[in-house]
Amino acid sequence: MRRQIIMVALFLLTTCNLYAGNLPVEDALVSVPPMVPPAITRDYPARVIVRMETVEKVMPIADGVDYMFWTFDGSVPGTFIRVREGDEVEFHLSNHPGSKMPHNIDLHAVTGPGGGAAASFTAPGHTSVFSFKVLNPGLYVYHCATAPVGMHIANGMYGLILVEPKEGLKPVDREYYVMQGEFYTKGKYGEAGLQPFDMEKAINELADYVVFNGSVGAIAGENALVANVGETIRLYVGNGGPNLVSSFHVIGEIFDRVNVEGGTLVNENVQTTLVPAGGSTIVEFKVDVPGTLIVVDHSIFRAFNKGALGMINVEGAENPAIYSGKQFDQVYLPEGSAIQSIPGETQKLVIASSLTEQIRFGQRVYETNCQACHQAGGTGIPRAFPPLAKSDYLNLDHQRAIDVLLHGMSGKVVVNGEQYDGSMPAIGLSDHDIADVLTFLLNNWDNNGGQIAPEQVVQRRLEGKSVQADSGH
Ligand code: HEC
Ligand SMILES: [Cu+2]
Repeated sequence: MRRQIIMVALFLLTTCNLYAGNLPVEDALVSVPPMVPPAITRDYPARVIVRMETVEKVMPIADGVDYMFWTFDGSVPGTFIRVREGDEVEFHLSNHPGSKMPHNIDLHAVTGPGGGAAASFTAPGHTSVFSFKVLNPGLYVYHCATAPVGMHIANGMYGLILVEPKEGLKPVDREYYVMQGEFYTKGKYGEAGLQPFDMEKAINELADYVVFNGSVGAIAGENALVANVGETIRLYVGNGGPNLVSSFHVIGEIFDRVNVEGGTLVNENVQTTLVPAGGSTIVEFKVDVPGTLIVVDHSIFRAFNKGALGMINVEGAENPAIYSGKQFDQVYLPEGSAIQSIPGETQKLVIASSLTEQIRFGQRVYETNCQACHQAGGTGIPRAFPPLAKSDYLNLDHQRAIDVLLHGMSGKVVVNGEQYDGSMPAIGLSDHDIADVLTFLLNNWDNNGGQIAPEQVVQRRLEGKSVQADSGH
């Protein structure tokens, strides 16, 4: 009896809460990453209802590597929430009955103790409700703040809430939701299997993975963001951390406008902008020429070795007045002579005289020119850079491989059953370097062996055929 009275009282309390004030009530605009909900068309405040669920689930963090993520709504980052300055938000946080941990939410858009953390503390199989008024416009991080806080964030419990200013935002053609976060695993980067969280690495800030949207390749390759030439793009960028500050950069673009730290201050013509852990930024740019823009944390080893690499594929007509592509390539001989020697050193250019030497020289060429993309051991990066280890593409046709190095390569290609749709630049190696690096590749990492002579490269260079990847395999 007593228990029932308490239940009824609780029920009344929550219902009072639900209809407090006299604002119109509606569901909040929400979306799954990398999408962003449409702009708010209302010009008056409302009481908006957000319903979120915390879910613990195993998902891939990289090809062949799984991780037990703790999430808001099952994705990393969690659902994007879009509300309007002056709105009252009624937040329902449910913790899935299958969860092992209690969770809560601290929204940086909240004015109030803990950003809602204590009010939203929720055991598995329960729901908490709390309300707040969004007083300040801006782009805010939300995250779980249940102890150990660092661990809940490190497992993927973060997302973004946009509080649109009353006057709205300038319309753009496309908006995307990108959030960086780093992961600390027992195994090192790429080590296969289900990888447990490593508390010690997290405390020492030694991240194995630094990724956008929860996994290596989440916004690269076939998951790349898209746009058309002439469009304006706005990226809502967050950084969940838990530890690292992002040097956010898009290779091949300049940010026309940046809402510094996700606030009201606008900076213009920015190359790289900092996104603090637990912070955000809004960047806008117009895309003028076609091609693939590469989204990175310009703390660059994170991009090429830890996964912080995304892509925006821009389609449309070339505009040579803005970007010409390569117009000219000729041998550069500063001394005006054909003798190739390293200045200051008396040694002449050494030419490999045996297969063993070619392999050894080729390894050096590989480490300096190829490893950044194709990785140590030739493993490649899922959905971004194809493997050179045991590569069926490489082994099938050595002449074609020479062409790839001479002229670069772009378009769709299938290597070892995985599709890639990137582009590899022509690197401008000498005939000897090309012969050596290919010989090195063929004789390592389970490839089928073979030897490429510099004369073969000369021959292909004369024939001057470029590689159409589409017809390749
Ligand atoms: C900037 C990144 C980058 C660099 C540097 C780079 N590649 Fe590539 N490479 C790629 C991409 C991307 C592709 C796939 C292109 C496509 O999708 O059409 C590729 C494809 C290839 C392929 C054919 C596919 C396969 O996996 O067998 C070979 C062979 C290759 N690269 C060798 C090399 C070698 C050797 C070097 C160094 C001399 C090198 N690459 C440097 C990005 C790069
Ligand atoms: Cu949590």
